[in-house]
Amino acid sequence: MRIDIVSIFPGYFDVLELSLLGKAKQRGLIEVGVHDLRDAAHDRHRTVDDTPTGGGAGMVMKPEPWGEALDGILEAEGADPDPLIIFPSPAGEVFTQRMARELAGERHLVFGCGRYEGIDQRVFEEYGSRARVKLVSIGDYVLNGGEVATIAMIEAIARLIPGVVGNPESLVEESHEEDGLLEYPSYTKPAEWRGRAVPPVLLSGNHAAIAEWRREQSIERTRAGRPELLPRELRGEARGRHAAE
Ligand code: JBQ
Repeated sequence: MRIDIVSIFPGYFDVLELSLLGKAKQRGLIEVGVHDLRDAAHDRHRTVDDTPTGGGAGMVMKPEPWGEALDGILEAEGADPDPLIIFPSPAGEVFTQRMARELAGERHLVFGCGRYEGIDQRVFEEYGSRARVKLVSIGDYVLNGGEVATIAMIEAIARLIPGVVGNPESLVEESHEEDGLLEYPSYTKPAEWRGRAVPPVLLSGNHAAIAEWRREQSIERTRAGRPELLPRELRGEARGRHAAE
């Protein structure tokens, strides 16, 4: 997968060199290009924003630097014929594991990170007419710009690309995959720490009992913390058992 990112803070994306993502880059599984939007602003101060037309508070990102930066990516030598441009935005569709899975199947993603009060609307119109464009939000809280949202999305997407995560089983076991339940609690050695024992069933060697206990824990955790995730057919299951004990 090829990923291009346009931002006025390219330094944010240094984190993509770390850990699993850095290794995936080294191994050529993902190719990342980070572009400083200011390189496409040619006045003395490399201006990327201006006052809102019609008045109001804050600043709006000017269309010309965005046009030059995105044209450069879409028209680069060997460019993908069908890229998907993502603008992180609080007005976008909410990013989910399902969306991560869909995006992991793309050949070329372009992330346009806005700051200030937003990007001139004509940029969305222009690129919406030339490519697939998606506005995506990572949640209902206020961020200063799209950079952190982009990093979160890239992490979620990249780990689904075959070969990026060493053990494919750990992909399936994570929360929200497979059955939509939260993960069960995990433990390691020592068997007792500060007077706190590991649940004895995990030391029993009884794999069926361990699997049953973990499933109950997943259901109970989901019921307690994220009840809206609990599938209809599981309502009542684990609580019924424990209530009877
Ligand atoms: C969103 F994607 C963005 C971009 C800028 C601000 C944002 N605020 C909240 N959630 O994901 C977002």
